[in-house]
Amino acid sequence: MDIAKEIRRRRTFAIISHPDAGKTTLTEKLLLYGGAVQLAGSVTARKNQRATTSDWMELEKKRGISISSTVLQFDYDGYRLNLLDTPGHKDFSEDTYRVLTAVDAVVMVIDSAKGIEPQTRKLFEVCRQRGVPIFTFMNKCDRPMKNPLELIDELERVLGIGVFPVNWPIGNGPEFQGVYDRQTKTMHTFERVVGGKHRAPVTVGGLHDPAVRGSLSDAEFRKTLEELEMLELAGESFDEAAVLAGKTTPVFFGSGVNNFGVQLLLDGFLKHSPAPKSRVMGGIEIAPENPAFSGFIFKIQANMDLKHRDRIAFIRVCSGKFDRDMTVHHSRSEKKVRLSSSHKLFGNERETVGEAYPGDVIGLVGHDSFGIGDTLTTDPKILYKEIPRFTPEAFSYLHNPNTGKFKQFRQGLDQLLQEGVIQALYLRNSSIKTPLLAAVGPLQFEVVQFRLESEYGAESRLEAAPWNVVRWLPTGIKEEELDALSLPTGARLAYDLGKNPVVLFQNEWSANYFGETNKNTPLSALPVQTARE
Ligand SMILES: Nc1nc2c(ncn2[C@@H]2O[C@H](COP(=O)(O)OP(=O)(O)OP(=O)(O)O)[C@@H](O)[C@H]2O)c(=O)[nH]1
Ligand SMILES: [Mg+2]
Repeated sequence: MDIAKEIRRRRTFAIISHPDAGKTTLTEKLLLYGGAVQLAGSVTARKNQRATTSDWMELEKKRGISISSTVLQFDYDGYRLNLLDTPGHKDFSEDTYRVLTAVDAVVMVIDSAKGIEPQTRKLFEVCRQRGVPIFTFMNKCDRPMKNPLELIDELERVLGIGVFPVNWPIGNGPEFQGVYDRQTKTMHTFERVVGGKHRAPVTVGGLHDPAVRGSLSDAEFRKTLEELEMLELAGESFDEAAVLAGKTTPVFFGSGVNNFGVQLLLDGFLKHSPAPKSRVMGGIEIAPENPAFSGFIFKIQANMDLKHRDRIAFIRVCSGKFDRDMTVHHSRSEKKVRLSSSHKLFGNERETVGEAYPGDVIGLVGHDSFGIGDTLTTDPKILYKEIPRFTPEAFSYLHNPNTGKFKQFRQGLDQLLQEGVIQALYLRNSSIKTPLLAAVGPLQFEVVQFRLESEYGAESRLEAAPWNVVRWLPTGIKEEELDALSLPTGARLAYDLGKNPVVLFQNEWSANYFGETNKNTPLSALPVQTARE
């Protein structure tokens, strides 16, 4: 098998945005158009119940939001796609940011009625820093949307990125009929289908073709012509290099829920998005064609399949070829491990896979020692350090109200901590055995409680802790030095899971005061990374 050929046909990308812009809906439609599902939402759909392939978790179905990222691998038009749907809510952004380290491009979804929302902006910044190419989908054009020229202008102004509209909406809101493809100079008029479960029938023709114009009013048609003329006058052409450098975003309009513009997005994305590239780690460039197999773990998830009740480590393959049963070096334990249970993933479904290539995300089962951020490789000189960490901002004790179920409670919590669903801290010199949870956002507490109950049968009770700020102390600090610190009222010393010392403060002011009174002990918002972290 020609590895270069396999790499060239891989497309590994994430769908990102502010909550509710329509990422999961679009994911589902990409699966429909990509031929990976027969009916959108059909895998688990019951009547009138919102259920998708991507949001498979109990709590996601219940709340109608994505809580955890999902991997969907499928083949389309000669390509092998690894698609990652991400949660938009900021409380789950740790998961989303980890996914961004594992992809080569993103599709940014924007609600056309709302424009650029705060979380989209933050995620965009991360993509820009990483130089990830960004494709934009202006979604929900079937609802009264902002003027498309304003939307384009907002992208340029607020995000500071070049914009190339690949297509343009025809009609707005209830009058939305389709899009004009500026590259092929054709109009694509769609018909709505009940529930958007099947592909939307489409008519393609010239701009002035009466059959294609459908029921568009003269005024609306004239407005569209004017807008298109303005775009032409602006004279921008599609700049492939700028797109690949993340400096220009190609923009596609449509409506995910109605399947409008999904095919054009999918084909346009595949045509212009990059295959896996080299990664630079510690000054060394690791090309995907490098004969050594390497990859890193960016996510761990247990109980995806209630029949198996095991945990899956998600690895992004970065170089070389993966073969089932191969033996690799595991960075955390510095031991050799044999990878005998490997799977390709499709939401919560899995299938044994014998080989994988750079760009692929595969699931490895049966390795309790694997943690987020670990490198697996046949060349121990390769070490990826991709995974970002976040500073917790919410703190709560988690009580076990049912002593008879202590085992389930502890086992469940340990698993969730290993998945990185939440962080935990241990108070120094304390006899309190109740775990102290530390979250980026409070919805994470809810996820922990829900999953403990539904996956481990363990009830739990939250109790607010009196701190709001955590800061890390220098890693090498000695016990005597900790004893000698003068802490502000209400502050406490604690350790994170990696046994790094931290200080918990009641508020920002108190943390600053500590800084003033302990000038020789610098605090940081995150643990200082050591070589092996
Ligand atoms: N009118 C309209 N509604 C849409 C469209 N696409 C998605 N929606 C609706 O928007 C809501 C949110 O959709 P999701 O796909 O769950 O959004 P999301 O971005 O995945 O949300 P999170 O993962 O929770 O951040 C749902 O009620 C969808 O039915 C669209 O094109 N038009
Ligand atoms: Mg979602």
